Amino acid sequence: MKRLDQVLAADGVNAELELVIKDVMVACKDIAYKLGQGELAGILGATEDENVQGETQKMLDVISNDLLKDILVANPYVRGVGSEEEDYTIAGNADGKYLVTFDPLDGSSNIDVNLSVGTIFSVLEAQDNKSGDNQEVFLQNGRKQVAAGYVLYGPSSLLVMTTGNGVNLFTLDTNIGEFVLTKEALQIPEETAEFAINMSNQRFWEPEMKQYIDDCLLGEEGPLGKRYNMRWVASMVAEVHRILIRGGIFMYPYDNRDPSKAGKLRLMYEGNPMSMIVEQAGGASSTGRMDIMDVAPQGIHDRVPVVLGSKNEVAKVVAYHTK
Ligand code: AHM
Ligand code: MG
Repeated sequence: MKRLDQVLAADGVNAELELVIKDVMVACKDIAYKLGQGELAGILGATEDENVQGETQKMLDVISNDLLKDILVANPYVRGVGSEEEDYTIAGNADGKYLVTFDPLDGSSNIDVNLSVGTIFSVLEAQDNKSGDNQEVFLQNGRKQVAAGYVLYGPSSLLVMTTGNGVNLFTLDTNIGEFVLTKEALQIPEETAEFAINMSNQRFWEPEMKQYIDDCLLGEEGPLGKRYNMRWVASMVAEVHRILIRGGIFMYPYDNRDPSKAGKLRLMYEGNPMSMIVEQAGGASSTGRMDIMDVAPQGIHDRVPVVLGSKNEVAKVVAYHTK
């Protein structure tokens, strides 16, 4: 079976980018090991700190963030890193070509109940001479990403990634400590009858989103003409992975619980990398009104409404928002 480095080389990925991706994986393998140890390592539960997003940090949020940050800022090809768990971007090597943003442990409310969590990462090229601790160097839209991926820590640890040439799935072979290719060129089915959304927020949504979900719930008799199934893992990595394997639509729309926030999920750590993966697998990704990867970031921690997955279903949701 092909190892990750062999696949990257065959895809024409340059040696510098390959080393950046490999360092992300060194950290992810460590995270996978620590998650496996769980209570035995005494690392479950919350810290007393809040992150810049105002969320209480879990111990494993902090550990995962430090693992990724430390290895990446020491990588000679990394100009800087940006993390969901850090207030500011952090400088790496001033001559480094790449910028890496990450959500070190997505879905971390699932940690303490032993359910799926993941790491999401995105790689951009630094476009000018600014240092990596200047967030402006990161403010590029998602189309500029040169690589994006996630690691899903579940019954097995999986890496799903793209460098703009389709999407491959790797499984962590713990016997050799390497990610090996287990599925090539993933394609999301264009049609689906399965949606994922946190229904408890329904009363806070915009009327367009309410209408779409109401119509889904009407089933065969409703205007959408089919019976829908619903899933909600509360872990975006797990939801996107399910969609890559069997189709579906995932939504975290705008809601007015806190009208100052454009959505719950973050553009640079969640929206953009997942959108690149989904589009590379033949799916679609939108805010409901425009492609997520065309959104121009104003700040490193910007939030964005997210609708992604099977192409034809995403098109329906966009139609509700734009008619
Ligand atoms: P996190 O990055 O703080 O873990 O939050 C992101 C997560 C997503 O993985 C998931 O889709 C969503 O937040 C779950 O939200 P909710 O708590 O509303 O179910
Ligand atoms: Mg997250």
